[in-house]
Amino acid sequence: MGSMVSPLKWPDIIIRLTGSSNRINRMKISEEQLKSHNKKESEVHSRHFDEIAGRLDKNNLNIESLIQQLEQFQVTIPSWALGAGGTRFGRFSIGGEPATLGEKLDDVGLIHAMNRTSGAISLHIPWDIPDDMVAIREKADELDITFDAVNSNTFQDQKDQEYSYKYGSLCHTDKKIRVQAVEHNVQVIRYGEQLGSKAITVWLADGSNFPGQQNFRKAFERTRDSLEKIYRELPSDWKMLIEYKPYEPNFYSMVIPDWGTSFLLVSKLGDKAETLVDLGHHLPNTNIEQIVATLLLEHKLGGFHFNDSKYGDDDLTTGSVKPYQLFLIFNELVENIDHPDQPFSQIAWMIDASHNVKDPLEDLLQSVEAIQIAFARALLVDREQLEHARNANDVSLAQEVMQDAFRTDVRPLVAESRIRSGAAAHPLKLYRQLEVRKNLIKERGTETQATGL
Ligand code: PSV
Ligand code: MN
Repeated sequence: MGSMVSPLKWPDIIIRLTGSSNRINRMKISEEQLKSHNKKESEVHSRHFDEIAGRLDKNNLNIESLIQQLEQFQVTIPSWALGAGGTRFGRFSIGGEPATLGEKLDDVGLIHAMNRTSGAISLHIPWDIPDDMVAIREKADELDITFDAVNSNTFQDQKDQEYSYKYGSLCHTDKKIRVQAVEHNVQVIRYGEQLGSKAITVWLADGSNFPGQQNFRKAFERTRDSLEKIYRELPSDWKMLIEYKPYEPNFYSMVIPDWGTSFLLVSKLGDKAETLVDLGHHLPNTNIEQIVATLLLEHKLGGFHFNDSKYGDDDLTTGSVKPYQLFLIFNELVENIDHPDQPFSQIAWMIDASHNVKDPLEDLLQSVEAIQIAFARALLVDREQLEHARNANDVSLAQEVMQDAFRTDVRPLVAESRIRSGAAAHPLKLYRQLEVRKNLIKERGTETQATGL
């Protein structure tokens, strides 16, 4: 049933190529607006913050260092999730959606201005090919945005493409098609280099729909060979992140269905290759935090695509369905936070979502906050006591330690970190107060459609 609820990730998208990204009335959030919002919130915020700070202080927790860690933490916004997604049953326009890469940057700029935690964008090529590289870089600088991993796309056929990916790309039985797919990935790296990216994410839709259709071993070998060719083209300071997915769009088998297969490939490829964990790319009830722990142990955790799901790759708001799972994932990450061989700061923290009924910008603000909350809660875990409980096989105590952190309302800490970084105490509240969507609709119109999910 997964396919019935999974969002259609690449609907028949009409790319609106026209439209200036530098319109005169471009929606912007000023410092004055942020200051006045924070002033209005300050009394209630201070009360909540002092209460939690006082309580944590009694537990000898270093609140200053916790807030600093939150301030430094950044979560990348996917360029393909700034408009309404849709399912194969239809799509409902939100209005005011970005039509160009410039407008997508503007939207990330709005999010970042409100939370100061989303200072990077992840681009999907060819959806986001910059027509004017210099102008795009300048705009990104102006908005204080950097370019995180670039994504290749060999799951769709493009208009002027010579060969079809209907039966696969890097795994294809036909060498010509594999060469074309490799060349596309190399081109994506070249675009990324010009933008200042440091990683390419490869997600393959390759697989089969029916038993017998594909020779598993040969498909794997062909994929590995193609990936090796791409890997050889990586600049020395780049990473290749390999994403896995159990099903969809192929429903019988995927060439890289799980973390084990991704891990096998990245291990064969070399030090610059790492696994990317998309939270929605697991069969129901998979223990994702354990996968994260194992990848960390092997120094092969390259990054995340955060989202949430009930059944399949639902791409819902992060933390909306399984917040405890998100916390448990961060618990593993925090436990490893000072590991020199797998620096926390080198992990790519990215969102991958699709919005069917919600304003994408509101959804992304909520996702980022949920991730910050999970991180803050994981920082609260009393590690010494947890280790003691584990070693003593005190099962109840171990559970208590974890749940004590999870049940703490850390929102004032997250808000404090935002205020200190010049962001809004309550980004979503400010977004609504300023009627951002209404303004974007005025600017860009109601019948809009962005590239992507
Ligand atoms: C595939 O489901 C995926 O998670 C990959 O990351 C793609 O790049 C992205 O969604 C957009 O289609
Ligand atoms: Mn993904």
